[in-house]
Amino acid sequence: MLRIWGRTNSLNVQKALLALEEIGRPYQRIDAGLAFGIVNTPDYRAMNPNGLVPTLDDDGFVLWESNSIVRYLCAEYAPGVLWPLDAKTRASAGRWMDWQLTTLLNPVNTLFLPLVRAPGTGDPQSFEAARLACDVNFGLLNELLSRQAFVTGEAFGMADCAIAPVVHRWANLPLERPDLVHLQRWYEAVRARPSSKVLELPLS
Ligand SMILES: N[C@@H](CCC(=O)N[C@@H](CS)C(=O)NCC(=O)O)C(=O)O
Repeated sequence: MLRIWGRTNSLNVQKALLALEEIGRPYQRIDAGLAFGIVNTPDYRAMNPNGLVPTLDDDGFVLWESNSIVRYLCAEYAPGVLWPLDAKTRASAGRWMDWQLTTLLNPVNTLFLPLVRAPGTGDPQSFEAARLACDVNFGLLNELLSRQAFVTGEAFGMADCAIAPVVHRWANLPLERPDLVHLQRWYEAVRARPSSKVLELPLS
């Protein structure tokens, strides 16, 4: 049985949930993190010493780090569909997933905290730098998506699972954004997939 711990308003949990919905296997989700607690209990720390969400348990195989969870689910349950069998396509997907973690995410969260989760925090200089970084980063994605339907080609795959919740968060911030038509087309295609019900909650 697949089990995942994590609150649904967490972007990192949403990545794993998207992959779970895409593979179409039954799974159980247990609320954890922030108001739900659990992450500091000895049992949880034994699974995930970081005390963060998400954590996955697949019949005793325990895994943390959202992108590693996405990779595992796609490789184990959707090879050749979400997990590219071709090494170059797989490397390209892995590259965009690394970019999501190292480059795309932080500026989005610098905007998200004062605008949504923690009003009154942050400073105007960091906010403006993050806003500009987002325009550059999402512009780069827009350029990629002007040439192909999804992040690593013509089919939805694991990199789309990792990137969709970040685009979703940025696209729904009360903020002026550049008009990125290809990114918008991709976002609408992602939102049309039944799996994207995991993105339905308002940002919080
Ligand atoms: N690099 C980790 C980061 C995990 C992370 O920062 N999770 C956040 C939620 S997005 C968290 O656990 N925050 C504390 C909490 O919810 O209690 C991953 O991608 O899984």
